[in-house]
Amino acid sequence: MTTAKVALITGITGQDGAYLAELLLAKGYVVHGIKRRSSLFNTDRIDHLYQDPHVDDQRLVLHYGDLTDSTNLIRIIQQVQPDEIYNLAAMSHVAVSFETPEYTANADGIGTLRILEAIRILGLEKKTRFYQASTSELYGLVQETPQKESTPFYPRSPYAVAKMYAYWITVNYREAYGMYACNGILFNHESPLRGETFVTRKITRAMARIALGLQDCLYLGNLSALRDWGHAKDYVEMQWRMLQQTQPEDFVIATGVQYSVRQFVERAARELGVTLEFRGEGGNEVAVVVRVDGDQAQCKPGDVIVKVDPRYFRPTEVETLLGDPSKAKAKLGWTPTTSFEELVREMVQSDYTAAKRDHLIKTAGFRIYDYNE
Ligand code: NDP
Ligand code: GDR
Repeated sequence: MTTAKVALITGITGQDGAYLAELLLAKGYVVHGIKRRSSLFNTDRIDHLYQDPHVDDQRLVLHYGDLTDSTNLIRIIQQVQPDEIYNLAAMSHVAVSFETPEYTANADGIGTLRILEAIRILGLEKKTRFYQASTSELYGLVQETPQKESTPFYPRSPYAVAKMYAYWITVNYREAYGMYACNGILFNHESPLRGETFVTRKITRAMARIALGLQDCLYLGNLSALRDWGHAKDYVEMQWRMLQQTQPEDFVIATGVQYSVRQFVERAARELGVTLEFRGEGGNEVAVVVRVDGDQAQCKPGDVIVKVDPRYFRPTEVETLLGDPSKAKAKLGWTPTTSFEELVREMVQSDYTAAKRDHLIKTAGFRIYDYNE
């Protein structure tokens, strides 16, 4: 009888953590995850995977923890003795990292060191394989297009600088201690589980709510930013594959196709039968409805449904990112399965379903209870 492999996922409550946990459970792994204590439940994305700790053969186990607490990390890793660690936890919002730079460095940079050191302190260098969630943000002010593994880094935010430390400390521990440690340099990946304040989800959620009359206008920052957007489900499969090779290596994962934020907005609106035209420029740019097909959207021609709000501009911006995933194609068998149009459609449909529920509650189901009745 072969015993199941054991994986530990930091950031299991996030977008990628949820998809990765699902993937590993389907592959027969026992999955341990680290979640943070919060005053409200923060396990929505993995509630469908939850297993009662009282059942025999529990295959999903959650531990309280934090990347800023090394004793906690050492204790969890000692207890779990993982074959694979996926370090997905991070303060992952680029704009927020300008507001909380020190915390971001602590969690995203030093947090990675804490895990690597825990592996070493516990003598697990030869047993435990380590995946670091590196990012296309490392390329920042791009030095070469498209970006590949050898493209020089030029980080443009406290988030990216912290992730650059994490990238290099992972490489260093691989070289210094012979650990199986690798970086996945992943370009933007999205899904219906994406956090609501990242631009794609902010757009699909707002378009759905505007279509149903729950919101009037969406405020965005830099509409000209160009990104290489893929589907998170495809990308977590590559995280797993990176840990199944004979030699640890770093890989770029991207689609190789680029769109602007403006194009994402247009595409999302079109999914709801709304054709938009962008007018003006810079901080005054707006999107105006020019045609409405079908009956999904309540807005009408002439409505201004997107405005630029300079408060969403970043002190230093990453204007353009486009990945070259040739190495992953050759060595990991990487082929993205979801097109840009399919990604936008899936996100819009999911948010439209959620907005319809809100709409129903507002119009039919909601009543403030009157104690005098
Ligand atoms: P999310 O923001 O959705 O998830 C981040 C996870 O990290 C959450 O589970 C969060 O917990 C947890 N977390 C945050 N801070 C801490 C901390 N101090 N200690 C422990 N856990 C913490 O990110 P994604 O799933 O989108 O991304 C996963 C990883 O990949 C991140 O490291 C991100 O930087 C990186 N990345 C993401 C890309 C993308 O396009 N999605 C592209 C390239 C890299 P909680 O739920 O409580 O907030
Ligand atoms: P990014 O993702 O910064 O690339 O980091 P985000 O979706 O936040 O921004 C993408 C681009 O859109 C522009 N933008 C806006 N962004 C947000 N969030 N809100 C807005 O209103 C808005 N308007 C325009 C941004 O300026 C930017 O150019 C994501 C994160 O998941 C990181 O953790 C990850 O490392 C990288 O992707 C790859």
